[in-house]
Amino acid sequence: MSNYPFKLQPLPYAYDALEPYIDAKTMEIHHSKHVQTYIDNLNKALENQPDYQKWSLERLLYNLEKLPQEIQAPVRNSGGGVYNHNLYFAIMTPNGKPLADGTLKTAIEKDFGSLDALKEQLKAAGLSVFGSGWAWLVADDEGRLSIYKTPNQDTQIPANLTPVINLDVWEHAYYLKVQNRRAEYIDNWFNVIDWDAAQKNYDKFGEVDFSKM
Ligand code: MN3
Repeated sequence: MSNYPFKLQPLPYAYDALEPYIDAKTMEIHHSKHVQTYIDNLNKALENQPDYQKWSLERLLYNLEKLPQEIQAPVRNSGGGVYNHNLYFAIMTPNGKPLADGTLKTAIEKDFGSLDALKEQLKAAGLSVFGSGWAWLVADDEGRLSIYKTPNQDTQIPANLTPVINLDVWEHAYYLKVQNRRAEYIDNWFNVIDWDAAQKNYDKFGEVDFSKM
């Protein structure tokens, strides 16, 4: 967890590391331009708000309605943008890492039947986001998995759900490589998912309580 002034987290791999599935130019612009802009706008919203500068990003996003009116929209949009992308970049890795035996695999098989069935539902969710937004695999406080969707840069935080993986379906995530073919981007993206990182995220269910951050 971090607080103001927020900084761009370095990518844990090179811009071209997710090739051929996600191209270097997309990754470079996505990280160094889009996310940097969210960082800048989030910091700008908070620069004259000393009361909120010590709040973590999670706390700001959970308590959106308690924030001063004038910073609610920038925190929601830009703060959400920072949070969502930090997670998204962290659950990808070159060539992906397979889903190993463990609690996440067990939960996926229990709640979806199989990994393939989960992928199918996640893809359908991503395709059904109208305009820009995100599709998620989330866990409740008992570890039950479900698919979740958010518009724009909204997060799963107000619902107090533990994020496992998230899929960016904004056109900026894929347009350079596959233009309007969102389905092709999602199929490519499945090849770079880091299921070890997903397991680590899943391990936090029951401990994560955004109302206390
Ligand atoms: Mn994005």
